[in-house]
Amino acid sequence: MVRVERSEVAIIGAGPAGLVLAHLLARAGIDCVVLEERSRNYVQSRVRAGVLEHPTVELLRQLGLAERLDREAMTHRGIEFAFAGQRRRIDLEALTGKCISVYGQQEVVKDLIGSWLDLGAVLRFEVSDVALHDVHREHPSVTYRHEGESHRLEVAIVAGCDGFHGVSRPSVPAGALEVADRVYPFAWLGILAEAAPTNEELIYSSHERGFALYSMRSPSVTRLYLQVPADESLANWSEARIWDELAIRLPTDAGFDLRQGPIIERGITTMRGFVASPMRHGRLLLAGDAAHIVPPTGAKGLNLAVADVVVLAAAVARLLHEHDETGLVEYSAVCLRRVWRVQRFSAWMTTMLHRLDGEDRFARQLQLAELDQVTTSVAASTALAENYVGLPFGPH
Ligand code: RFL
Ligand code: PHB
Repeated sequence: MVRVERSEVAIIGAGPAGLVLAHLLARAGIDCVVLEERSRNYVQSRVRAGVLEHPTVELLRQLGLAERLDREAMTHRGIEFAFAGQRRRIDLEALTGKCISVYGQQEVVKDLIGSWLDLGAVLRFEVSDVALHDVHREHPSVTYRHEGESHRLEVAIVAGCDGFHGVSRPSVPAGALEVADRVYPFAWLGILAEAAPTNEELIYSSHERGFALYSMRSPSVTRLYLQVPADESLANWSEARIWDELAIRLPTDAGFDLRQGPIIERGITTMRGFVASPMRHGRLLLAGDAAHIVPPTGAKGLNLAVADVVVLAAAVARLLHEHDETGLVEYSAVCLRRVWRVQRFSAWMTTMLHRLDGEDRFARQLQLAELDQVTTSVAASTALAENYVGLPFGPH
């Protein structure tokens, strides 16, 4: 037996895109159901992003979802670049009037799920066999299984917020999507360590042996990354080797107090830029990683997901409240403009900071000259800072 249910919007995926969208729609008085294939515990403990742009934090505040964030997030007024034995700071606040917040993605997800369930709203975890139907018609539906029962959810809009490996993007017929893809020949090995950060701000280090990033999650947890080959296996990296390599790539001529501690999480992240367009197929709207991914060097993926759903929620409200399809029609073009600006920034940061195999002396000197320019010229550092703190949301 199939249980038939109705709502206005089906949201596939309870990551940052799906959850922020659910809250935005609820504010607009629009009914939605969120379907998530993993367990609540799994999505709340998945370690990923850590940098929230200014517009992301402002939006969470406007939605009344930033109470814990405002208490616990670390406000960073600048970032640092290490290269050629020196460390140079970019004063984000002085250059833009804005700061960034360091707060784990899983903490954002926890806050959004908690407040969503407090509203008594629907979020089904551990659904399976999710399939989209009739998305090119006015009345699409989503079928899925939950707690041993088959369901059919009939809606006006399906929001594909199910990440890079979800079902939404592959539901669009072949030929209707165009893909731009760039896979980098290196990856990031990331660790979380129970060690108090010894530097107040993030350090992006461009070293002859490869890139390293010094970040953090809290006053007692450090987050560190090392550039490794694209096909690298975690098994090749003992704790001692990880710390040794960090101790080579992070210090400058002035040294560096790299505090070690137990490693509580480790993983390898591939580096890729990917954009599928258009981001709409009929009544299916793709948002976040389901439509695009960026290499993490710019700290942009989560923020871009949030930027998409701001546009998506406004388009859906216009359709359902005013019977006006303009927002739907413009959705993809409005999002893609920001998406490509963020891709450009992320690709630029990636190329400027990583070691490229077979790179000649000339290419390395160009990287160093670029880092020098970006950390000394007010015009160049302002351009970096403007992108890093976050381009405005919405049509601009
Ligand atoms: P998500 O977070 O992948 O959420 C998608 C959700 O959909 C579920 N799902 C399904 N649900 C139902 N049915 C199906 N068939 C489904 N298939 C999948 C999944 O279980 C999941 O819960 O996508 P979303 O919401 O678009 O959010 C995107 C961000 O997660 C991502 O862009 C960032 O994590 C990227 N990223 C960073 N972004 C930043 O803004 N700042 C950073 O500092 C930053 N650092 C990072 C990062 C990503 C990293 N990794 C591991 C990829 C650092 C790393 C290491
Ligand atoms: C992180 O803290 O996980 C992080 C910070 C900056 C980045 C990417 C990831 O560019």
